[in-house]
Amino acid sequence: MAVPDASSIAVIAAPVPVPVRGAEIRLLRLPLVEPFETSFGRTDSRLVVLVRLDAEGASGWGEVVAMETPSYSYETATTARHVIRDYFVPALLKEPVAGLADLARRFAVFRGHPMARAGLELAFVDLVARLRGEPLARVLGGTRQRVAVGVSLGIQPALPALLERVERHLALGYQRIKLKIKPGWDLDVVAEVRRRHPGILLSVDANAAYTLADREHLKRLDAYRLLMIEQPLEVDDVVDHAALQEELETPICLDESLTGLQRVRQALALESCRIVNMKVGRVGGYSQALPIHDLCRAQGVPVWCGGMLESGIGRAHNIALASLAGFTLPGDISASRRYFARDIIAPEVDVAGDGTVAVPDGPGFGYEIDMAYLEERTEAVERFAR
Ligand code: OSB
Ligand code: MG
Repeated sequence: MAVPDASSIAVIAAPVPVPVRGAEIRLLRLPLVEPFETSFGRTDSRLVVLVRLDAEGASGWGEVVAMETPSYSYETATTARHVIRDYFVPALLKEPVAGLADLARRFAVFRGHPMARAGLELAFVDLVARLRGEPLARVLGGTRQRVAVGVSLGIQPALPALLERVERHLALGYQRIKLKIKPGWDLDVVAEVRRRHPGILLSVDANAAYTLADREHLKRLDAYRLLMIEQPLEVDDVVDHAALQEELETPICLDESLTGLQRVRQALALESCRIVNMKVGRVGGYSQALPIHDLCRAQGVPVWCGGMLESGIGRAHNIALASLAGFTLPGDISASRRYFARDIIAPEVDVAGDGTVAVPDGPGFGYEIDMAYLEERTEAVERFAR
């Protein structure tokens, strides 16, 4: 993965190179309050991979957003542990790290595995923020004090269950409702939600469930004034999406297809999408996310922060990132309790009645870690020292 040569990355440097002394990979399982179903499958509990880096009495934490199975992308919790343990950690511990660009360059000799490398970049930037005594959001260049949020609602066994969830989350203040769709759970569902809620910001996410042969079917979504249709076509495609976007009035937003700065640049040049879903894990870390943000902002392309059912640690990073000026649409950054009965951070992420989440102003990502609950849920820990 080529390292972008961008000023936004260069500013994430430590006063002196950070002598990272220890690294930890931790696996834990958090039960979900209800199963989450997308076109690629159903998730009943979240297997979370956390990474921690230690230096000079401080610790930085990151989350690897890979899922348990290679369904959203090819990475899994197991492939991430393997490449982190065998390749990324040795590169990181080899010598003190001068900054984010230095770290990204060390990882650049390896191909793929964006979520694994992102986990370490997240931990490193959190560590740098703590060593500088600054909030992560400020270190990243964020300017907002609160971020706007929406909710992503999974496929339900029947329509009434979905309608109830739409109503409940609107009442809680969520600014945008996103419906997961797939063939057989699309037009009728969208029509009914739109009929009941004519004025809301409504979008759909297909998680790559259609092909260009479905273009006539997908064009019928134009009748419902959707904010966007997210990732209608194949995971690695930007060419067919351009053909589809030409025929659709509804803006296409790409998620799975946007695997790094280069792909975002190509997608915008081809007009494969008009909106960008940012997931720092999917794009390979802050070293890609920040230049992607800057590119989209310069071109006037709206960006919003996607989600991967993260634990509080991944969510805290998303909140910091979404505080950057280019994030102009509500993110998939829902309250902790929308996913988990208990989160591993304190306080838990809370959504205010106006559909916003506060950006913490403490050092690093700004939440405490509930170590007692973290330990209770931990299934495996691997530690490495320099
Ligand atoms: O496509 O945005 C997606 C969850 C897991 C994997 C992929 C996606 C999602 C979501 C939920 O839509 C986002 C969230 O609330 O964390
Ligand atoms: Mg998506």
